[in-house]
Amino acid sequence: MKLRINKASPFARKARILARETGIAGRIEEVETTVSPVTANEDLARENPLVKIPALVTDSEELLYDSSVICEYLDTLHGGRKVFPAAGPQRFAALRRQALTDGILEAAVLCRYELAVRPETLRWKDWVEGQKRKIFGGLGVLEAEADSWSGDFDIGQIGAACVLGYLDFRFADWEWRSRHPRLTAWYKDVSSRPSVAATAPS
Ligand SMILES: N[C@@H](CCC(=O)N[C@@H](CS)C(=O)NCC(=O)O)C(=O)O
Repeated sequence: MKLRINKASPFARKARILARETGIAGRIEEVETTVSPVTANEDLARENPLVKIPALVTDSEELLYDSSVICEYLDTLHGGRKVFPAAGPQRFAALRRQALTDGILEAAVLCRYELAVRPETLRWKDWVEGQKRKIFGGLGVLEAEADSWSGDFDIGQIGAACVLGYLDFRFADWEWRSRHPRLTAWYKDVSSRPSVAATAPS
């Protein structure tokens, strides 16, 4: 299988963590791919017309995107503990948390493009502030529930680790820890997992 990734990408990191957690990383060739919303990439566009990473080419040459679909597919390829709980309230809590953390990441990646890619004269401060409200609103929900999270590192928790790692990597000056003591403690703990340590953004 070929997984298009970038070591800075928090969405690709979801799949990279899941592969390491479930023991299938050796079956995946990670292909470093540079992406930018303003640069064409015909190779990637053939695999994902949205020209985003991650994108997966399976062993049977199927093309899969986006990160949530890729993660759910990879989770079918092993016989161990499932990262996507099979059924019931646990499944929907994990899926809802994945939706929340994906939404936070979408807002954070858009802020990154606005602040690093868009020409300075065209930047829109209020728009960035609007995205930040979504990010910190989402963090508030994660903070409120973090104490009740099970020890299972499910897809929602993987998403949360990718969010916090990305904020440290791109927006350290936003100091998310100052208002989120439970998430701070949880993230300190989870950062020592080999899957999380091996995929730290760079
Ligand atoms: N919803 C997508 C988002 C993926 C995404 O935005 N990836 C970024 C890199 S972190 C990207 O490829 N950006 C290029 C672009 O927006 O054109 C997913 O879950 O995979």
